[in-house]
Amino acid sequence: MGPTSIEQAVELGKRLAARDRSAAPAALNLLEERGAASAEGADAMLREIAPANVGSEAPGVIVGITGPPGAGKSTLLSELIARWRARDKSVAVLAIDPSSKRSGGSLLGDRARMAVDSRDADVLVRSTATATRLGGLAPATREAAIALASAFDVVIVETVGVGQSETDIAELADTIVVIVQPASGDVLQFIKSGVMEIPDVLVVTKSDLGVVAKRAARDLEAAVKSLGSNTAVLQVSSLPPAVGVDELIDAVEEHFSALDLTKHRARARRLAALDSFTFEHGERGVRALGGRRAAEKLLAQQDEQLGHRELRQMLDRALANA
Ligand SMILES: Nc1nc2c(ncn2[C@@H]2O[C@H](COP(=O)(O)OP(=O)(O)O)[C@@H](O)[C@H]2O)c(=O)[nH]1
Ligand SMILES: [Mg+2]
Repeated sequence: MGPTSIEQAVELGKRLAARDRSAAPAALNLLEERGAASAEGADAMLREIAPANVGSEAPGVIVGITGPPGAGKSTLLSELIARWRARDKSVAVLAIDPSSKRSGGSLLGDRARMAVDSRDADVLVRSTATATRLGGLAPATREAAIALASAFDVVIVETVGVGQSETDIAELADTIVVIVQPASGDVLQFIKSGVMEIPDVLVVTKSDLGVVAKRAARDLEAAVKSLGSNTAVLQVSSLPPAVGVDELIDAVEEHFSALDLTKHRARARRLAALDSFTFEHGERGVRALGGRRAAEKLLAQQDEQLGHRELRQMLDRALANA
């Protein structure tokens, strides 16, 4: 595909806003090209789907799925796609793997490729190796997630890691799911020590392993309860016959439907703006604004529908005037 004209970019935005999922691949390309000649096009497209323009937040649920390598995320993803499709929901997946240059197909693994029917226009899987930067997710990633949430019912963003990745993904996800495999104590320790914020849903994979999986779930449940949280701890097996996947979907939908979406997304945009500001200007920049609290307060006074780039520009102006 050649460069996208502004008119084409606007058209893509309008189609996404009208929930035309066939516009999604070209929209994602445009966002990935951003920085080259297409920054203006990307901005034009994003304006079309912005809450300030549409009048409401992008309706799809953005689910952040994160966990250590090997925990079973990709295998579980294919089951999630299949079960959500069985509920007649359209599903998009953004797999963020900085170490991988592989295509979305191979990222998902063999079982996933079987589960994802390439002719099904209501499923889209993209992997991106370029979307992360040191200290957080790239702005293009949250824009891609929002663009997809305009048109798809469910947007899953898969990230790898533990301890930091759930914090990063809070900048874009509505519901955060942390995946743990049996007999890996790190997540438990991170939760107990407060290094890691308690996610919205905790999942212990590979329940087919039996007693080790049960014990992992019990330990996590105890830790979460002792910290006063009522986060659900679920067990799944992604091997056939998959077990617990529908319960996971129920838990995600329940969490999402209880959210005040405008408030939640506004908070995520503000987090993203402050994060990218801090990344560029460092703690000195934050101190010049009067500290993190003052910066958060300044952000909280802005219109809830403002995008993270506009919020970021506002912080830059405040710094220039400080
Ligand atoms: N026994 C069992 N193995 C699983 C299950 N889910 C994934 N695995 C295996 O665990 C390994 C890592 O899975 P993968 O989905 O690639 O993990 P990821 O790195 O978190 O994406 C693979 O060998 C999978 O076959 C499960 O539910 N039960
Ligand atoms: Mg994987």
